[in-house]
Amino acid sequence: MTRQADLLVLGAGPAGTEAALAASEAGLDVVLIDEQADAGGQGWRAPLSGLTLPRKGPDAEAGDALRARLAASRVDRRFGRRVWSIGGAFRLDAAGPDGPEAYQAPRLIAATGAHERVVPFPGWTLPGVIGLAGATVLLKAQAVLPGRRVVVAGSGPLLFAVAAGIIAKGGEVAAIVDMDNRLAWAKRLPGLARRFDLLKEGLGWTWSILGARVPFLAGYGVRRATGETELSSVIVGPVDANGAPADGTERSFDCDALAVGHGLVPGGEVPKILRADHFYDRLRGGFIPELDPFGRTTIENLYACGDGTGIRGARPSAAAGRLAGLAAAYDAERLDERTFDALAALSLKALADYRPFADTVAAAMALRPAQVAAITPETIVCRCEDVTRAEIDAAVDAGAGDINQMKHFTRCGMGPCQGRMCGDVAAELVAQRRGVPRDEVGFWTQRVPLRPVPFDTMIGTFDYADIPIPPPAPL
Ligand SMILES: Cc1cc2nc3c(=O)[nH]c(=O)nc-3n(C[C@H](O)[C@@H](O)[C@H](O)COP(=O)(O)OP(=O)(O)OC[C@H]3O[C@@H](n4cnc5c(N)ncnc54)[C@H](O)[C@@H]3O)c2cc1C
Repeated sequence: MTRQADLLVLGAGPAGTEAALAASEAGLDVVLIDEQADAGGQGWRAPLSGLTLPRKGPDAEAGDALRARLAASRVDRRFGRRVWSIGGAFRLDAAGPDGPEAYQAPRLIAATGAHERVVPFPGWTLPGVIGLAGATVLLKAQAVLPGRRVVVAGSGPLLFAVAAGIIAKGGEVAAIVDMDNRLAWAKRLPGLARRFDLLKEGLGWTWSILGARVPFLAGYGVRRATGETELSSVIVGPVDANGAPADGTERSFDCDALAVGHGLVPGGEVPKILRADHFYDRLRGGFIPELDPFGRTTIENLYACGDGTGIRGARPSAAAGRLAGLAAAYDAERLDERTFDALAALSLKALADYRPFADTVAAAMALRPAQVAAITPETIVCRCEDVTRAEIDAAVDAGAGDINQMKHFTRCGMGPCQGRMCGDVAAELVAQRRGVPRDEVGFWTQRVPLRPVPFDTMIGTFDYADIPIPPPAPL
């Protein structure tokens, strides 16, 4: 049976949950759907059920407060549901705990968050190499260390969050390898200081890292990861301000895990699949939907908010979510103009207040073209389909002008992750090889299933006895 509602919200991170709460408070019948077991999304993730974590930080507290407000609301919460198909006007199909489920509403808010970017290097497919953002999931949801001795490498603030998280849980950080040099961070201080509450959190991480006397290599990047069947060491070397390898001495660290990440990419599959207009924004992490200030896309009654519409972080995502929820309620004539304006003004101000901080953090996470240009020909770029950089270059040389043609030539992006891991870097490689702006090579044409699901979820279960066999034709 299809659950009908006034509004569907996909994604129960800070953005989607605030959107659902705002719309529900205005009187809409709202269904909030997420594949996780509880609300909070990536940044404010709830620990696994039954797990009590010894220490709480600002993210855990913000998540607990959000979950308490949600529990006290009238929002229909559908967790543990993996949405794999989206249709116009608006139908969602999900794989639920008891099998296939369908939802339908005249309005849809997409709040599907981000996924992480790892710019490939030799050895990044070895067991033991894990994404930086993925490491936060292990630490936050399961209180599990990524390894016994971990190198933490890449760019952006997640580096320090992960290193501090490992130390807090009694793990060993072999080294922190930051592509940015100290000058780059010094230049960012004015932007970060605009939100002293968030800067304080960052300073707390730095304090614990200093206390643990972790070697800190600023202006360094990973050259390669080595090991026979699993990771055994990481070799790092200097990089220039643009992320390209620079002259200087390499260093090697023995370890059993490498947590590495180079920022986040907006996960905008819903507006893409529904053919909303998009544009490329390097600062915000990639192709993002065109939105009005309240999260309305170019498709009527489709709204989008949060990191899926450009990387900003959890708190700005929450404010953007509230705006989208209010806009959906206003468009459904559940709020009058005065009330809408008054409520929206608060969230618009919050978004504006966060902007300098969010822009500074997003810049630290943005893709560095020189780092991509330095990927060696034999390095695997698409790890689902084992496609190397040399194969991508060869496809472009053979006439693949955009990312979808390159996909057809090479199978890059056709694996279970559907190009979520490799897409941003692969598109950059195509643009660089052609010598054209990034916009010109486009983005993957989004297709269902959005997530890997069992075949019988899509077609339903049946027996041979259920197959109608027509009577034989008369002889
Ligand atoms: C792996 C990862 C870890 C991160 N860790 C941190 C961190 O520790 N601290 C921090 O400040 N920021 C972290 N971030 C950044 C994060 O994106 C935050 O900025 C913030 O959580 C964004 O809020 P959001 O509501 O936009 O999206 P999210 O919090 O990402 O929420 C999106 C939600 O949509 C759900 N979803 C998406 N697609 C589907 C689907 N097809 N079916 C069902 N559900 C779906 C997801 O399960 C998720 O709960 C992380 C990002 C990633 C990708």
